[in-house]
Amino acid sequence: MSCKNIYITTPIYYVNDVAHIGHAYTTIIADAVTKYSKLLGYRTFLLTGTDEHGQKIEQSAKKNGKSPKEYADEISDSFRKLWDDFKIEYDYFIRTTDENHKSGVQFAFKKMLENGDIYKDKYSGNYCVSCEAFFTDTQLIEGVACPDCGKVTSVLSEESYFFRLSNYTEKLLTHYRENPDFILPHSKRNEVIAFVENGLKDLSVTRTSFDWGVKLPAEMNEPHHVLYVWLDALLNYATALGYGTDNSKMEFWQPKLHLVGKDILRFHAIYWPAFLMSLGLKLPDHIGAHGWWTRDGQKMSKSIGNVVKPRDVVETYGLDPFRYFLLREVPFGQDGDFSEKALINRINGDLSNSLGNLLNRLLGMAEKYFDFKFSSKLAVFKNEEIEIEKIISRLEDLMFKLQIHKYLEDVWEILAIGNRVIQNSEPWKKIKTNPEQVESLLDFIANLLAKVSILLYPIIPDSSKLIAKSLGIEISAENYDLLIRKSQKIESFNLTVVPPLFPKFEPKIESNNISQKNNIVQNSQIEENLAPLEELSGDGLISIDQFKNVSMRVGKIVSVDEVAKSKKLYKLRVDLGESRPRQIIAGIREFYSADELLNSQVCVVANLQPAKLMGLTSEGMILAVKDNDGLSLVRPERERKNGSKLS
Ligand code: ME8
Repeated sequence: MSCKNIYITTPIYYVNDVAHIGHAYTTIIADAVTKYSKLLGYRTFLLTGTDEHGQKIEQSAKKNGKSPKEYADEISDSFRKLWDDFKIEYDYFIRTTDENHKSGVQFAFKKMLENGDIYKDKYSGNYCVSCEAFFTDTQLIEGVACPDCGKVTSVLSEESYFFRLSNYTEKLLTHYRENPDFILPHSKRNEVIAFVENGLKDLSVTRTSFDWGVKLPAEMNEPHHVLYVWLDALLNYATALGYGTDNSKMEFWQPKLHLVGKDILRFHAIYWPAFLMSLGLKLPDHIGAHGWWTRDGQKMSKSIGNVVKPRDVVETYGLDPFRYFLLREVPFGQDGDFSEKALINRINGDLSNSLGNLLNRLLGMAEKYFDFKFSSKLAVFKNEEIEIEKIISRLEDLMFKLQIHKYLEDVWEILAIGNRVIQNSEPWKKIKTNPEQVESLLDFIANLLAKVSILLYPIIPDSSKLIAKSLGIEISAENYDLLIRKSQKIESFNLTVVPPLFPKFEPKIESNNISQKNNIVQNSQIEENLAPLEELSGDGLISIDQFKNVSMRVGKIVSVDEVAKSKKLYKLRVDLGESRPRQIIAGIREFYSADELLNSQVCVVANLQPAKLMGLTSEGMILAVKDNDGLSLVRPERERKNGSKLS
């Protein structure tokens, strides 16, 4: 196993407000990738913290009647407490007001000065306090407003030190070209390249109009200057490892991944690498820029009062479901929408039905048939095992390229294999005639869940630990190596019952404020009152949304023709209320005469891809029920308008 060091960072959060879903999203992705790296046997260092200087914080503190430091202490604590309660495994929580950070920043500034990258001049231009960013006249909206946040900018004219950013234009472009994965996802990379290709201006890196910031090194004798908050903030990634002071953790340099929101990509993908080049430090491997969260389709804002507070969501729905939702719902880099309805769909569909149910079925069968203990040497499910190995071989790349939603889709494919195999094996019938085969089924499912528990640990750590406990295994780098990398199998099991994993929630129609716990359907109630639906449930359990993907409609058969050279097929034309009747080739000739069909209504799956049968195109499928005694068509009990939907 490699002992490579992996250094992962979140942005440091401004202390002008408490945490919202965007902060939780970045932090949870970082935590997931860190946990995954640990499973792979890497030494990891996860950094998070708070960004406490600058004019914005100074103004917020004033509004709240506090000194900037008092104010920063309070909000910084609330962030730290949130991450502790969310069990984020950060190695260090940095504050930009820490003395060693400030010393490190001054050290870096001196180094840039010595390198000739810093010079003194006069700054005159537009500044957005909210974004703590400078803009040229042409960048402003209607000549006054910030192009990023829309707020009115102020004109600054002051003496300032500048960083020679313009000198780095070509070097940056070369770096982007030579390192195509430097900025993830690739769509964002193009935006950055276009921006740099337009030419970079030198960057003002000190301010004199306020003083809540890191002072310039004392020997420069510039008491009126403080450092620009973004230079101060970006350097946290280095000072957290002791850069410029004791270098105590610099063995973790260089960063594997800086996670950021798309709004701060420019600072990380342009300014930061230029600063690092100036300091002679290695550039990060990846800068991952995620998209923006909205709430119920609307931009979140304090004035509308629709900001999603991560703590409220977790109190109602649980930490693992929240983590799963954030990481599964939105492809990395794209904007996403939070709604309770979507969250509940994920919990009830993916977590409860597919994952929780598979464990329940395993536990149920293991108890009923084998008193929880089983082992098998039969290789009944070799093909499925190969299919699973193929899926697993794709996962590492997906995680490190931040395609976590795809990673999860793939893990759910593994679960679908498990559920499908139970359904097809019909263990409830076979247990009487072929118990060895049922035992091999349980062995297959338990091994599948063992792998899944390890693969899901970075995403839903608490639930994964429970699954592992139920199977009698531990989640560890060693087991990752054996079960995932080397595809070894666990030889025998002695299962333990664990509490139901994912309580279901009442489906939600509307969502306003995060509702209280009373809409939880207690799983224990379901378990007590209903016997498990072993024979019909299982593979193919789908969410209501998936069901809605199937368009089933009522239509009238307007013509019936026999298909030449076939005893079974009719060529039907069915009126679904469209511009012309559909042609449907149906294998029902043995069961219905043409007279019985003509002018009668049937139900049709209307959005299947057209298929060819005996050279004829079929544009739908007629619904029918078939058993040993024959076949009957499914028809509406009373005549309905052609084209009406089944639901
Ligand atoms: O930018 N959806 O701090 P910050 C998704 N201090 N992400 C969101 C979001 C939303 N609706 N709103 C904000 C800063 N974020 C600086 C960082 S790092 C050296 C300095 C994300 O507290 C935003 O994109 O304003 C950013 O990544 C993070 O929250 C912190 O924002």
